[in-house]
Amino acid sequence: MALLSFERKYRVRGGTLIGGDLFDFWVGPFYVGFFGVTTAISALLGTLLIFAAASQGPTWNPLLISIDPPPIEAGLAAAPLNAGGYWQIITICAIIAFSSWALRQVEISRKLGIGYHVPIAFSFAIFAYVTLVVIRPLWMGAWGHAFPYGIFTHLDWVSNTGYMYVNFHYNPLHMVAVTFFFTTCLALALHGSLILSAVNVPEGQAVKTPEHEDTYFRDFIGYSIGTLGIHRLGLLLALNAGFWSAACIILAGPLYQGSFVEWWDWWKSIPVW
Ligand code: BCL
Ligand code: BCL
Ligand code: BPH
Repeated sequence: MALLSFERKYRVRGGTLIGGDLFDFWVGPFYVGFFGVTTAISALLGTLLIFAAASQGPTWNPLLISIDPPPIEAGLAAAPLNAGGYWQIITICAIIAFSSWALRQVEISRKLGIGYHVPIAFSFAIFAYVTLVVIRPLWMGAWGHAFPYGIFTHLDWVSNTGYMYVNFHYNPLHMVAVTFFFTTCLALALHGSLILSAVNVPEGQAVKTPEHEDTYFRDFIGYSIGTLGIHRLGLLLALNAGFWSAACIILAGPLYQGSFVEWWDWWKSIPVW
């Protein structure tokens, strides 16, 4: 694929974390690098193993295929392939694929001399996944506490796990996480619409400036967070959504068992009310 005129300037050698010049090249638009190779291998292997595991199961219906973790009785042992072993190897492949993806982002950032904000942000998503399938199961003593890899069955897991704590909505950290998800969506709705309102003007009209954007919000609610600020806020909100999700599922199980409705008893018995 032909390089765009400006790409020649940015497609430079170096910045790799590992492998030196070995994988320091592009395939079409894609930067490869050592971690591009490890992503490709682990993603392909994990996906093939999903097909291998599915071939042992009762259905090829994509909605119904499920690759389950070992039963809870099997504890933390390595399981036979058809009794959770596939799930364990797929999980290893997935963790390698996700981490390699993040490290490839790091190498690209280094080549461009930009910050590591994107890989840091992605690492919060990886952290949430690892919390669900490694940290919490280890803490609770069995791989069987992790979620199964199936479109419907992973929803069953969420629902069943939720009801084990009677009403998961009463999990205080789940409340924090949900609130951050909603606020993230609010912020992006405002940001996206504001930018379009200034930039996506009718033909023949001049594009408006950030001053217009700031003035809109000053006129409207007395304050504009500013052009740089909104991106800081957005990132902060989204990362908190991921972080408090991970925290809420560590609270449920490793740190607290039983009903989250009852968890609030201490609050109801404060003598002020
Ligand atoms: Mg889930 C829904 C994937 C963890 C609760 N979940 C979805 C679907 C999709 C999915 C099948 C839409 C997600 C989406 O648009 O996200 N979930 C998925 C993955 C993980 C995961 C890959 C993971 O951790 C590796 N889900 C969990 C954990 C729960 C959970 C256990 C808390 C986060 N998930 C729910 C609930 C719902 C989903 C509740 C739904 O209602 C929804 C659904 O409809 O389920 C049927 C945003 C991301 C994007 C838009 C980017 C594109 C992502 C694409 C769509 C992912 C495709 C996954 C593919 C089918 C998996 C196989 C990979 C191949 C082998 C390579
Ligand atoms: Mg709840 C969790 C919202 C009702 C039980 N719940 C969550 C959180 C989120 C939420 C705060 C999930 C986000 C997350 O972890 O992302 N719940 C939520 C809301 C309601 C709700 C808004 C609502 O009613 C309005 N929950 C309920 C009811 C309970 C309940 C009351 C069920 C009866 N809820 C639970 C349980 C859990 C949650 C149990 C959780 O475990 C979950 C949580 O906190 O998990 C940490 C994090 C993101 C990820 C894990 C995805 C990671 C993606 C990885 C890194 C990349 C995948 C790549 C993919 C394979 C690539 C595909 C291929 C490409 C497309 C090519
Ligand atoms: O490249 C990206 O985006 C374009 C990265 C990414 C990100 C990033 C990226 O930079 C960031 C900053 C985030 N996600 C952030 C967040 C949120 C806040 C922290 C959080 C809400 C979130 N991501 C959530 C999710 C979800 C949810 C909610 O379910 C999904 C599905 C994703 N993010 C998905 C993705 C990908 C589109 C992309 C990304 N987030 C990462 C792509 C990647 O890692 O590619 C390498 C791996 C493969 C190509 C395939 C690996 C296959 C495995 C070996 C086998 C499959 C195993 C799997 C466990 C099976 C699951 C079955 C399901 C049915 C349950």
